[in-house]
Amino acid sequence: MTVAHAPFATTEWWRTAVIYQVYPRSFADFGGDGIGDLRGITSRLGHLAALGVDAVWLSPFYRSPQRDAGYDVADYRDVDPLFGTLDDADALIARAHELGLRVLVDLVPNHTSSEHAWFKAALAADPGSPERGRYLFRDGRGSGGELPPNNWTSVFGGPAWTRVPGGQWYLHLFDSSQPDLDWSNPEVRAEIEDVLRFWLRRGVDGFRIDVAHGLVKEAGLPDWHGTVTMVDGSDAGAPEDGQSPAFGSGPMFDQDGVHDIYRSWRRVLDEFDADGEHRSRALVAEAWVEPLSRLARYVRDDEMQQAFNFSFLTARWDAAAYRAVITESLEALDAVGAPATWVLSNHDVVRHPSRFGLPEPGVRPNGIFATDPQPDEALGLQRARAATLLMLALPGSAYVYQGEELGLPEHTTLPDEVREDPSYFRTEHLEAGRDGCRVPIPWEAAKPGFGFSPTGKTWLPQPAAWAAYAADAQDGVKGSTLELYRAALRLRREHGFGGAGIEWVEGLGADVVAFRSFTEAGSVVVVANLGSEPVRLPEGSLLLTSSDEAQEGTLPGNTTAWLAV
Ligand code: TEU
Repeated sequence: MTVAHAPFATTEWWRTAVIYQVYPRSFADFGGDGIGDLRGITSRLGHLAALGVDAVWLSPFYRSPQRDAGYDVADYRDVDPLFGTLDDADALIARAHELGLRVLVDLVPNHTSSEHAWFKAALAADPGSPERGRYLFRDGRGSGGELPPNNWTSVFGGPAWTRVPGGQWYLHLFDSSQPDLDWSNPEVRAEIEDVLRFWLRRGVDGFRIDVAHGLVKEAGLPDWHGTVTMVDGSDAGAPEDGQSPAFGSGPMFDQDGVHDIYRSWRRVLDEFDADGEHRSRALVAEAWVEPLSRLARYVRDDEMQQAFNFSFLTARWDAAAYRAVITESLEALDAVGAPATWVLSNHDVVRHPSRFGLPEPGVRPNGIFATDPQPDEALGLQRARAATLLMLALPGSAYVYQGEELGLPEHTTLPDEVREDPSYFRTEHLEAGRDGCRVPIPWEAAKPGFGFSPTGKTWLPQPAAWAAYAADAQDGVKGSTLELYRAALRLRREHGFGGAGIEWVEGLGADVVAFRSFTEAGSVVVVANLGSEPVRLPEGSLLLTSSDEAQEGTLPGNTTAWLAV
């Protein structure tokens, strides 16, 4: 079976781009306070150019009290002093462009911080006022309004409503410091469109849209008996009917009204595209929505360019699961003319080497405690490398989360007293939360803090064993994960991967995912062995690269090879 994409116009760089996610707190610290900053990022952009990625996406660096690591924005048009200044942002964008890297910034439109001027004004104003009308304030239930307006819970745990002095309640799908905006209010829409223009004028190439499926809520905010959770990525939408839960169901997610918003943003981006024909600026949806045919609605021709493929991220380590999610992704995205995307890790999930090293490989707990069963680090890394080589050969665009090019595992033994993620606190410590994937990056093995900051300070402690993962310990070392990524990205570019389709290769066994990936130069056969037993490679094949050493003619378990056949 062939799953084909039409050849794409090359000016639409986002159709085949490899996009590297920088999490500013933890990438590189220039100032020495132990928290990463914009000048630190700029100083390390050479690493990304040498790696061979096409673009960087920066998680939020805006003014924020940092109650959710910057996803609680107090001023969308300024840089938090923790990270630097607007001049530093301009310098970062300019340097990235000099190096040929596009820059995407994160937009958080579902909610502001409770420190945002609008929310402070709303608290100071009366019920029914225009100030309150920018958020979702409601009267409570019960005789004295002492019960929340509905039964929704926060994604981070606990109720989704907080009561304010005077008696009304406000909705927050996340932390109580992140009040949800009311997107039926034209003032909200105008303001965020202006924020888009503010950053487009500064030269950014696009935006990653936080919680893109959440902006519009079902009218009347009806009760709902599912739960939203970060535990395993599912919303447990309909537990009683025996159906497997889908992400993004429920009255707070994936309402039809969100698409009007993205159509109007598309028009804003088009104002900045000089030739008017090829779209060089991109919108990327962070939408935990299933099935993929629903997700594809976010990337219709007049909406966004890309949506993260969380169905791929959450697939278990199982060949049938991978074949199914790849087929479904290509079909669903091709139906709307959008590129598929592929992602294995980000700042919200346990890093994939650790997920693949769990007894049930690929499950997605919300963090791992020191007292939990620990992942098998070596096996997990071997599978992670195999998954990466599989991902980078698929048609479309791929995401790399900072540190995965070093093979970094999750920090699974963080002391509880250093945790900062609100989901750890709001679940009353039931879930470890996301700090373990946010630990500062090890750059130089011999330096304090592994070279993350000039003082050796790091806002979260790094495991001592990370010396072996440091970038300088892997640089130029044959077989290192860093060199594997560099080689794969170089070959991807040389062969012109990403723009065409695939054809499944059958007959290599139930544990194998094998396909011919069509490239500008011809085609490459990709064989991923997800089982533990070696498999025979097709006759006469020439090894281009592999995720672990492959002997002549056979491919060991948990290994992927790219072959010229
Ligand atoms: O995460 C969004 C998020 O957690 C949800 O999409 C959720 O997992 C899903 O709806 C459950 O079904 C983004 C950011 O990536 C994260 O870091 C922030 O904490 C969060 O939004 C709030 O801004």
